[in-house]
Amino acid sequence: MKPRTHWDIFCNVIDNYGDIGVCWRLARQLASEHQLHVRLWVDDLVSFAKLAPELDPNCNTQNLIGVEIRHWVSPFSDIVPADVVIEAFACSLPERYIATMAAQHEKPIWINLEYLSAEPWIANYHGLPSPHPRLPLTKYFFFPGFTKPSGGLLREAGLFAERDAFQADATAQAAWWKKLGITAPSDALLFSLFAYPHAPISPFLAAWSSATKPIVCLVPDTPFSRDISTALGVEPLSAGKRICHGNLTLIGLPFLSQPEYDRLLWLCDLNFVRGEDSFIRAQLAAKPLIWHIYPQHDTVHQEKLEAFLALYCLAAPETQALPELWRAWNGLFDAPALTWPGFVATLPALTRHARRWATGLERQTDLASQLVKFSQKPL
Ligand code: TRH
Repeated sequence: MKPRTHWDIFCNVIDNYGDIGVCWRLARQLASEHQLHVRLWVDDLVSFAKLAPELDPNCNTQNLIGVEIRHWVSPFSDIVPADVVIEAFACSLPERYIATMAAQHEKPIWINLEYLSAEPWIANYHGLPSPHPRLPLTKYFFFPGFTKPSGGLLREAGLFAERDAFQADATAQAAWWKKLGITAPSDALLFSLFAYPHAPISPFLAAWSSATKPIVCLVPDTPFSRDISTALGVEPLSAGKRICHGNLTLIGLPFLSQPEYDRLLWLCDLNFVRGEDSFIRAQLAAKPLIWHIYPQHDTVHQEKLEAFLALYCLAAPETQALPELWRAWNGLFDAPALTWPGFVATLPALTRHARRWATGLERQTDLASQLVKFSQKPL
């Protein structure tokens, strides 16, 4: 068997930044840590450029940090498929490409990279084959996750060392604030805020503005920034803008590149994150977090939220105040103003828990390495 060194990753940007956020992180890691030739096919380069500002959204083929980036357009041209093909989040590969895969003497390994979930059932489905109904091809399901029988999480090899160095380096932090044109806040609780527009922000703003300790809340520029200003009845919270409301100061940030967003998470005392990728990065930041889960039909997202809480809070009495607050933030319970002071009092203990949790995740084999291992098995 020849080594499977050429990879194609297909990414269809449905909405938001999570699809491309995950694919771009995976592509970079496969190229830099596993020395693979990676082609990343993306149908929306404009969204992509938000998290990778070096990208030229008008260029159909370009190289960035060792990854070949291709604009995925329709109709799809004739391309020799790679040895390993990642279909991200069941994005449906072009029919023409699938037909060419089937015509290869040595068939590519075809993997559907699934959405993240902490639900126990994923262990039973991870790695399962699904034969194509007509063609001599098999697709394998790959489930990221938090436990051993899952595909693991995206985590770069040097990430924790980089995080710890930044968290211990006052000069690097000062340079980071300066680059953003912000005077570093002192003696305030520092939050980062990234959520979906339906987050119940008003009671939280009320609780924060009347908090005993000042709160500085850093808000990257997304549609949610506008909801915050609307809730307060003030001008839009654009990048560089500062809004003071009682003991709360909101500071608008630009939408950051992925590495800069990591630094924001590393610096804050509490991170509000959402979806999938920012949710994982906040855990790897080893800081307390509040998760706004991507809403799904029926109660699917509620079950996912509870499954993660069950894992994260297992045998950790210091997380007692967390589930109620997470449910409130996700609109499943509504008493945040009452629970907020109690929650803040547990932040130091939650920080210790967050570090233990992150250290536990480090013991897991990361997702990119697991994919490489899977692709090397004779299937
Ligand atoms: O944008 P999201 O809501 O993405 C979602 C989820 O992935 C969801 O599961 C999926 O079904 C849906 O997309 C289609 O949240 P997520 O996953 O956190 O992705 C955000 C990405 O944006 C992540 O890679 C971090 C990055 N980011 C920056 O690079 N800079 C920023 O300033 C911010 C706020 C985020």
